[in-house]
Amino acid sequence: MFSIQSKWRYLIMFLGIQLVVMALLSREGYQKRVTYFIRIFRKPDGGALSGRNHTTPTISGGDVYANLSHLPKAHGHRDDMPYCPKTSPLIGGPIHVSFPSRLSLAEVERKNPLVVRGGRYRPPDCVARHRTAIIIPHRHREHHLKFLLYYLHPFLQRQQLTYGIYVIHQAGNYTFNRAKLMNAGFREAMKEEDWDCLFFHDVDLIPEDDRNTYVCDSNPKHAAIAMDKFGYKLPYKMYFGGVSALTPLHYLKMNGFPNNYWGWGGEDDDIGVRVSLAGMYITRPSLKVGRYKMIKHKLDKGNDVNPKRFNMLAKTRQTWRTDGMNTVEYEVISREYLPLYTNITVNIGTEAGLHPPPRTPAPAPKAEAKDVAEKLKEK
Ligand code: UD2
Ligand code: MN
Repeated sequence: MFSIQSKWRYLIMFLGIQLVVMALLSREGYQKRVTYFIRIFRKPDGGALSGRNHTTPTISGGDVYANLSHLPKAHGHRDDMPYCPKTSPLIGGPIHVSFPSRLSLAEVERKNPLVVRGGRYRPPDCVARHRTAIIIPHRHREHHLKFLLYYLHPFLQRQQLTYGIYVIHQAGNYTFNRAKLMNAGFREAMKEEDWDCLFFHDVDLIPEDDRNTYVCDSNPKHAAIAMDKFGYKLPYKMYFGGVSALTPLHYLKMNGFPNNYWGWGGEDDDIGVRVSLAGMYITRPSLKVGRYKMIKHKLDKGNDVNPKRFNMLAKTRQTWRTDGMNTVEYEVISREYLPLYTNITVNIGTEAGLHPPPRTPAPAPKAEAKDVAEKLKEK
């Protein structure tokens, strides 16, 4: 028969062994699993952000939707609402990003009840200190867009921003032009609202930490500095691709983005050079915070590598004032206020202009012409 004392001894020995195993696992880099076990023993309302208040639950496991379901369902009265705090209490740090195959847009809508037509949002219980527009250049990437919307909406809500999401869709099948789409997006978004910051955002980049705030700095900001595809490091010092943030003033000061980079590559470096030519510099969040996952993909049809990109880049100093926001030409084909975003479809034309003359059809092969003539004779 065990005495009570020896039962305790066994229990303490058991816990001691557990602790040693966990310490070893943690040293070997299995921190995630160790945290998981520790969480089992923790009370459900414990945790860094929760305090004792039951209305603010723990943001645990990096779920980007944690905490948001506790926001009030209706908007308060504007007049008596306070400003949102300088640092949002809803921010939770690292976000777990995965790509479940069965996710649907209807599910994203269901999870974002406070987002209104056109993909707009404002905090329900305080007046936002910042108003940010997200501009996404797009064509044939609906699958990526769905995941971006799933993560971006709650990410921005956790930052207590007033925001709107714009998808700028290139019409037709002509070679893709990312930078020109951004110019069109800038003008169209600013026509609608007085945004104080614009985030130019690749459709396939998912932010992994909500301390990477979608707010502008005093100089143009490059937000996507640590991507999984580059081993979570900046690939080179002047890199400005992926996700960047500019105020309308920054944007106009550098004459926007170039209009003449058709196809893949070069335009991001041109934009980076424009920043310094316009007398500004690039700011960045820390490597710990500016983290992104890129959804894996191949080079798209209609976006071949641009062979002229190096020659063009060598001339940015001469071209930036004469090509950009002051020369952009495009036509809006449609504007749709969808539940999760505003879709603006634009004709941006080709190198030969907005309405290039139709290409003259190749002459029919001789044999074919002869056949037709003979058939006509038979008739
Ligand atoms: C890199 C840069 C990107 C850009 C590009 C060169 C990263 C993470 N991003 O992206 O910012 O400078 O090189 O042009 O390094 N897109 C469509 N449909 C298409 C083609 C492109 O929607 O058919 C959009 C979409 O938003 C995409 C973006 O353009 O994310 C950039 O194109 P990409 O993803 O093919 O190029 P990638 O990943 O090499
Ligand atoms: Mn990409």
